[in-house]
Amino acid sequence: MTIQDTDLLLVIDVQNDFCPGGALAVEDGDSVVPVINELIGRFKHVVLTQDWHPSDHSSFASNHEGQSPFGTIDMPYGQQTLWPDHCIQGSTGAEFHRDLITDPSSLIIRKGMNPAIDSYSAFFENDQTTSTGLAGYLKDKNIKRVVCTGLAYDFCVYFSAQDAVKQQFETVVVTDACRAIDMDGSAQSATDAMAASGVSLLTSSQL
Ligand code: VGL
Ligand code: ZN
Repeated sequence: MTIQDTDLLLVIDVQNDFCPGGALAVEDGDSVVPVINELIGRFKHVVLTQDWHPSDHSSFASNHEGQSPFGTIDMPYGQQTLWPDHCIQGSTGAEFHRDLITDPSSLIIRKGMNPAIDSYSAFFENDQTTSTGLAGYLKDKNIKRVVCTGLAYDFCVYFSAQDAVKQQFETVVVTDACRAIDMDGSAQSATDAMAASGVSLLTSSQL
């Protein structure tokens, strides 16, 4: 594909807690940073997201008696995976990776702030109803295509890409600019679901 002025580079959750040494470390997570930095220099529009939880967030296993990280619970909006405490507002773990180039971004979407609802997607919380406002912002900017990168491939990148399709954006995921948590085959399921919904899976060398 050729990068155009109507393309958005969406950089999802490249935060310390998802990098090696972090609270919810994704294997090799920090290796996406140079790939994303190179892309940031080539896009006119860049938006970053930041997972940004209060400490009483309901996605934290620690807030549920007798539950452990990576288990699941039933929430009013459906099943929810439980996580170690991560990306707590204002913490070092919630900061962007120190090498990520953040200056060219016009907007930082913070998500997961409501203690009662998790938010994987940059567009909608996990109830699939509460909007972050991103779709409206992008439509106002005449964005036609959303190019997704970041962490984690099988959760926040995957949910963001699926919502981008639902919001009528042409949608690309740059596979070498992402890394997966990969629990119970979640990376393969995400790939299959995205391919089925029309997301283009490309490598950065194809951009
Ligand atoms: C994420 C799990 C919990 C992500 C965020 O960024 O993929 N995953 N919170
Ligand atoms: Zn989170």
